[in-house]
Amino acid sequence: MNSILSPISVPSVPGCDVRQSQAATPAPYTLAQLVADIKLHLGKEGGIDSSDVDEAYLVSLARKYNSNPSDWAQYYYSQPGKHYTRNSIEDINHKANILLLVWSPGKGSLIHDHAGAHCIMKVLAGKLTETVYYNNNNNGAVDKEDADTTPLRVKSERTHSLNEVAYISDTIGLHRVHNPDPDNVAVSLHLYTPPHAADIGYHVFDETTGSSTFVRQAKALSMAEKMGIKA
Ligand code: CSS
Ligand code: FE2
Repeated sequence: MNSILSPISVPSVPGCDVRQSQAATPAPYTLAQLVADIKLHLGKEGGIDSSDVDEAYLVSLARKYNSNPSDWAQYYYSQPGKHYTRNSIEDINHKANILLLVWSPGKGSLIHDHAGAHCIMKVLAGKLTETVYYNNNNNGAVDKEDADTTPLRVKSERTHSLNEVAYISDTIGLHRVHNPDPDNVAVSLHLYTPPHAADIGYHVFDETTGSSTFVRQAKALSMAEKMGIKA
C-alpha cells in the first residue's frame, strides 16, 4: 500500500534538472539595489533641475522592487501620536531624498504640493488612499485673484495596494495621502527628486478656501535620532 510518506518520484527529463533550475532562480531585487540604481541614474544627470530627471525610468525601478519587510525593518519607526513618521533611507545630496513613511491607522497628510519636484510613492505595507486636487494656481484653473478663496476641486482618488507605485508632480496637481485602515499602520517608500521640499520648503493647502501656507519640511528622522542619540 502507498504511504503518504513515500517519496515522490520525479521522472527524469533530459536537459531539465530540477536542482539546476532552482539554483538559476534569480535573487530578488532588494531595496539596497533599488537605492543603488536610483543613485546611479541620478548620478548621470545634473540633478538640479527636475526636467533633467527621467521620472518614468525611476517609476519603473520602483515597480521592479517587491516589498520585503526585512529590507526596511531597520528604518521602520511608528509613533502612534503622530499622523506619520518620516524616516531617512538615503539623502543623495541635492539630488534626491529616499524615505520610509509609517502612517498611523486612519491618519494622513495635509493637502500639499511638491515644491516643483517629482514624487514617487510605493506602498510597502497596508494601503494608502491618494486624493489628487487641481491646483487653483495652475494652468489658469481659477482666476489669479480667486486662487486663495476658491475651494479645491478633486481631480481623482485612488487607493494604492501593496507594491503599487504612484507618481505626482505639481503639473499633475496637489494631493493628500492617508491610511484608510482604522486598525493597522501603512508603510510607504518615497522618492523626491530634486529634494526641493527638504532644501527649500513646500506648501500646504486649505481644501475649503484653496489658500496655501508655506512650510519648512520637518526633517526626516535618522537612526540616531530614533534611538535618542544626540550627534
Ligand atoms: N509629503 C509627505 C508625504 S505624501 S508625498 C511627506 O513626505 O512628508
Ligand atoms: Fe506628497
